[in-house]
Amino acid sequence: MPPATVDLCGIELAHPIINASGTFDVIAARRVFGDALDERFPFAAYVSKTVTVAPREGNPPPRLWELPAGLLNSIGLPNKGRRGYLAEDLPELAALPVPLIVNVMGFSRAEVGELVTAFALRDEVAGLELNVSCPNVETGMVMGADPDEVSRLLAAVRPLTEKPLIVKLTPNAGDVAAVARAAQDAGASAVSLINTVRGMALSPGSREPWLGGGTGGVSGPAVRAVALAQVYAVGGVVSIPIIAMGGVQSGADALELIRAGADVVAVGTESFRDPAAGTRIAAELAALRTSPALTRGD
Ligand code: RRO
Repeated sequence: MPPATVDLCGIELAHPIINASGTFDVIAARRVFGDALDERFPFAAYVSKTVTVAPREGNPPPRLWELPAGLLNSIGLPNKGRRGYLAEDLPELAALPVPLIVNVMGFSRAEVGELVTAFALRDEVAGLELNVSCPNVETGMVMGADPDEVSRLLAAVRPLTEKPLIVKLTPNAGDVAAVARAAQDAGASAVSLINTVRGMALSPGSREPWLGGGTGGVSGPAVRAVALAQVYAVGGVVSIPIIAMGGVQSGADALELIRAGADVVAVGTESFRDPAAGTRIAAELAALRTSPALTRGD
């Protein structure tokens, strides 16, 4: 029998299904579903969309392009910035019935440090997820694409908090397992993967990029095999918990990522189609894991 609860680096989860950052807007969902959202919250923890130090407008539209088996996005981090988030969003998110993990991104190590310090002081925040998919303006390198960049980032921010620090790995790295290992060695509490895979769409009949941001990130079933390969590779080299995501649409998809090495599974693009997908996938996973015929080898 699988355990009733999951220990995610000290954060207790009622089941192993959480949301992928940026794919479930709790504040908008509460406007639509009211109290029913809290009564039947679809995830065992809530991961916020990415917060940056300064407010951002995000990328010019169009920001989305539908693919045959997924979604291409170039949202560009629209958010209220640290101060706006703390004042306006955090009180509402703190009232959720599940632990809150805040996803942060900085354009330098100092900026990430500023964000970690700000959230380290807040009891409402169970843990932080570091989105390392953006370029470090000091080096020009995508922080999460290079093991040394990730080591230096963790060396700078690990001492700033005792809260769990989850490193959200980018799949657009030469050797994601080496990056994960560097994160673990420098004090990461967990890793999460995959973020979206770089992709592009052209405006129909032209050579112009469709997305206002030029290129974007591919998510959904189109990337599930990529996620599986990367989770499998990372699972072979780290002992810290792994949060896996990438095209999960069912309990069977979640179970496959757990077999590949994941401890927790996040649902992203599927929640756009069905806001209650997290509840359904958690129930399907539990049924699969308690069925004696199907659990051999798990
Ligand atoms: O905001 C975005 O366009 C975005 C981010 Br920060 C990310 O980490 N992954 C993604 O697919 N889009």
